[in-house]
Amino acid sequence: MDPKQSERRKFLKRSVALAGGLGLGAAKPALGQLEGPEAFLRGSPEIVGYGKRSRFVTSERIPHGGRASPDAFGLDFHIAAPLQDSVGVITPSSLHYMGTTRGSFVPDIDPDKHRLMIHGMVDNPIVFTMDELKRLPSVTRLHFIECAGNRSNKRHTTVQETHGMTSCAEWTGVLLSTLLKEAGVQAGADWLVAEGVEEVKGASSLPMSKAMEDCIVCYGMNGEAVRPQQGYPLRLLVPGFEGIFNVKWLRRIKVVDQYYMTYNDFGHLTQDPDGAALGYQIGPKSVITHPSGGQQMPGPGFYEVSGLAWSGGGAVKRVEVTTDGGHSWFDAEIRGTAHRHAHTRFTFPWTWDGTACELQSRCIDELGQIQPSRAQAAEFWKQPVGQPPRVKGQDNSIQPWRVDADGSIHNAIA
Ligand SMILES: Nc1nc2c(c(=O)[nH]1)N[C@H]1C(S)=C(S)[C@@H](COP(=O)(O)O)O[C@H]1N2
Ligand SMILES: [Mo]
Repeated sequence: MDPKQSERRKFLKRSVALAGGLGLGAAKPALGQLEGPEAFLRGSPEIVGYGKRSRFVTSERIPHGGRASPDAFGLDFHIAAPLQDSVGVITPSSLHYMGTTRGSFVPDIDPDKHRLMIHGMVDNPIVFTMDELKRLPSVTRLHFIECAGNRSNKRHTTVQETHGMTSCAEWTGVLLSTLLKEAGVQAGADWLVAEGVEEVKGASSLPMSKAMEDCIVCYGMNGEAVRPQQGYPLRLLVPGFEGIFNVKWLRRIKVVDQYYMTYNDFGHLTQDPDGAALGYQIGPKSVITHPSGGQQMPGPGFYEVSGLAWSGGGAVKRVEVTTDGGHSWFDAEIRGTAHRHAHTRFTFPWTWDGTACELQSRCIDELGQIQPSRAQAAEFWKQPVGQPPRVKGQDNSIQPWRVDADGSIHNAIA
């Protein structure tokens, strides 16, 4: 056995001893007596064609915020991703959270008939077919999307409930700047309005500076076509901005000289093109996904604390973890590369001594912005003093998880 392997064995043995079991040691049959599989999937439709996951993997999306989905009218509404079960940074397309469809069903679009029009204050208005868009130079980037309504409250029990309205995927498409340069943006055109196909349009006003910086007109998601609920065949990706800007089923971009109040912009009132970018940006945020609310630790011993961090301000620079409710903070390990405007996985090795404690994480982004406590966020949103902190606006506050002596984990928001 090579020395590395034997080191690893020793480590596992030690941790099992510490953990008093972890399921690895205790009631396992001796080597050579391992149980075989229940059955084989050979030749089954689960394996051939479009592959399915194991029937033993049951993680699913859930309706978010108390409204059933689909509702009485058959409409799909706010569906949250099971982030507590996530590993790595990519949310599988089938588990990506889903924002509101603006009063209609998910459109079923034939890509051969779909068009994207760019017009307004441009020298050459253009209408693109999907095939034409796919001939242009493309980019592939990892980006998160988060609904501005993704906020935690004390009634939530799991990460899915507290943070499930964000997801991260690998997006492929053409930079919006490529299309806008092709169309020739005229002087004084500081804004654009992007529109989806629904009857209420799902439109958003976007500052031209952001459009030219890093927005992507996407046809690809996680290595295949964008899913219908994510905007098939075409969606706009506005990295780091609130979810509502990421217009799905994109069919029209009108270049304009001012902010226009659209259905989606209702309540987003920063109309100054210079100030807007900051106002629309998701703040630095993080959450521990394991161990987290609703989960049960089998006993004292070693655990790898693991979570996700992200920021509309760019890349995650650092993540800190506390296991004593914020008295002492330690640097977590950033796993892999921290991409700009992407979920970033962090881990922290922890040995639980079996006493009650509190786990928290906080994110520091490349701009030096620090994720606020709940009290700080409530103060920012002008919560009256003397009341328990409630975050009225965008909520990027620190999520506390309370560990009880029996190993059960609970949302610790007061
Ligand atoms: N055309 C259209 N685009 C839309 C919406 C919509 O209702 N219609 N909802 C927005 C909202 S509120 C959010 S949070 C994101 C959600 O993106 P997702 O469903 O891919 O997660 O899409 C945005 N884009
Ligand atoms: Mo949203």
